[in-house]
Amino acid sequence: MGKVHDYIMSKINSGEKLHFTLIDPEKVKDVIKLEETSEKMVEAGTDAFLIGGSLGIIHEEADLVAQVLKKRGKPVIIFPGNVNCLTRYADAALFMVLMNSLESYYLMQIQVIAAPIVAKYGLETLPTGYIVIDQDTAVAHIGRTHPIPRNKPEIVLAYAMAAQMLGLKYIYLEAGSGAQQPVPPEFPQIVKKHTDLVVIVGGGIRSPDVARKIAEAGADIIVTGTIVEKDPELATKIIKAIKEVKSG
Ligand code: 1GP
Repeated sequence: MGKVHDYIMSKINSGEKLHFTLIDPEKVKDVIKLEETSEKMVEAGTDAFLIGGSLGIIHEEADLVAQVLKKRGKPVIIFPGNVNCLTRYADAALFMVLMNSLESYYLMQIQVIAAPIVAKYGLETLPTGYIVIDQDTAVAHIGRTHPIPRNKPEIVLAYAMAAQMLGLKYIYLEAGSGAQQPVPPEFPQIVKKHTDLVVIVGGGIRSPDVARKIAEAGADIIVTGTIVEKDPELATKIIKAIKEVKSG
């Protein structure tokens, strides 16, 4: 596929668990602070930066944040809430379908709108099935998602199987930024066991213990956003815990 995908796969194939640092450009008010925090995450071992958010991001903010993060020497990947998050200064974009949305906009229209822009910017695309678990989060509201029962991992697996059959390479199991509870470990576990997809898990991960459990259950990549913003020291401990887990 492309350089960023190869970088991710070479780490996963060598048994490493990955951590991605999510930065919401709308919440960045101080570039110096972003430089310091992002450097701290790189020193702790984060593998890439995601840029995205559900509301209020303007194009210039996405450009600026991508340019600052590029200096850290790790891949910068757009995690788009919408086309306003696209920036030519990133390396790649999660090219996503919000699989459990009830809106045709998120199922296929946004991809059609985005595709020519992504091509113009020359961004690598990482084809991703995106599933939002909980309801009381911004992403669930904006994406108008159909909730997934927490006690039904087999439903998540059915989505993941469909993603694989459609040719997608990544599945992102999302509790939602700032979610009360993270995704149950049974979700990455069942998906990892029965598919070849790269499993990304994020939302509501605020402790090293929780991150370790989700990585041990089968997540290949763990995303943290809120904790990086609120308590960068704790975020470094989460990264350390993830890096202590080796797969297979
Ligand atoms: C949200 O999965 C990410 O899309 C990260 O969530 O902000 O809760 O870490 P948090």
